[in-house]
Order: sequence, then structure tokens, then C-alpha cells
Amino acid sequence: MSRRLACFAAVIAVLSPLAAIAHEYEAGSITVAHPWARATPGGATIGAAYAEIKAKDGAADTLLSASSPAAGRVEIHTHTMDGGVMKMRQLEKLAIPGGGSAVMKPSGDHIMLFDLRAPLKEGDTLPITLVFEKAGEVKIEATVEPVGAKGPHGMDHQPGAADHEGHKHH
Ligand SMILES: [Cu+2]
Repeated sequence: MSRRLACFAAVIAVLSPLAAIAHEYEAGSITVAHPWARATPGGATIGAAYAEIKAKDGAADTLLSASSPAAGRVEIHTHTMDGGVMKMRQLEKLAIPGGGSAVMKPSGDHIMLFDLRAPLKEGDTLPITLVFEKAGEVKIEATVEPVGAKGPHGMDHQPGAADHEGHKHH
């Protein structure tokens, strides 16, 4: 049933640009597009959330921190390669370029949730508060997608600026 619903949602997103645009949060020069999180399996108490964060032209901003009533602690993370092993590292802040965006996605930058008070279940929404240097607090609701999902709303990737870069390997 949930699989059917997911497919149905994806079809609506394709057919109706409005449905896709609706899942965005604007505050000042900041837009947070398609925030989503992965469902957590079993008794896992750690989760991750992703989004594209855009800033208007000439209005660069910086993501300073994040919090959620659903988690004891929330950090901004990135993945780095260390001797061929992918590792997670905490970021003190994340730059949002003016006229561009920071794309948080699996295997890249992400919002890390520790001490989840309950498992994240597919179909739920996860409230997160992002704190920006200039835009201040921005409250968003991430959709919870299946365990192992690679993108929001049934997509196979995080939509955003990375679409135009091709597949770069750093
Ligand atoms: Cu992490």
C-alpha cells in the first residue's frame, strides 16, 4: 500500500509543477526546497535529512545550526574520503552561495539527527529548525522517505544545482 502511495505521489509531482513547488520554505533570501529524511530501520536512533538550500542573487547566507523536537541533538555533517574510506565529519557551518544553492544529499552534506525520540517512519513529516546567519530561524518539515531512498518524493536523486554539474568526482 505504501509503495502504491509513493508511486502515486511521484506521478502527481511530475504532472503538477505546483505540487513540486509547494514543498518549499522561504524566509528572506533563503529557500529550502524538498527537505526529506530517510526512514530509520529498527531501533536506530540516528537519522539524516537532506534538502536544497538556495539563496537569492547577491544575498549569500550561512547555515549555522539546526535543531528538531524529534531529536536530542542535530549537527551539520559532510562526507569526506579518508584513505579510500568514506567518513562523516561535522561542519561548523555551511555556506549558501548567493544566486546558487547548497545541495544536501546522501553521501554528501547532510543534517544529522542524534538521539531520535522515535523511529522516523515513511510518510511522516519531521520538523526541523534551521538557523541562518542572516535569515535567522527557518522552520521546515522534511518528508520521511523509505529506508535507503536516494531522493524526495520517489525521485532517484536530490533535485538541485548538482543536476547541472554532471557527475563530478572530487
Ligand atoms: Cu552524518
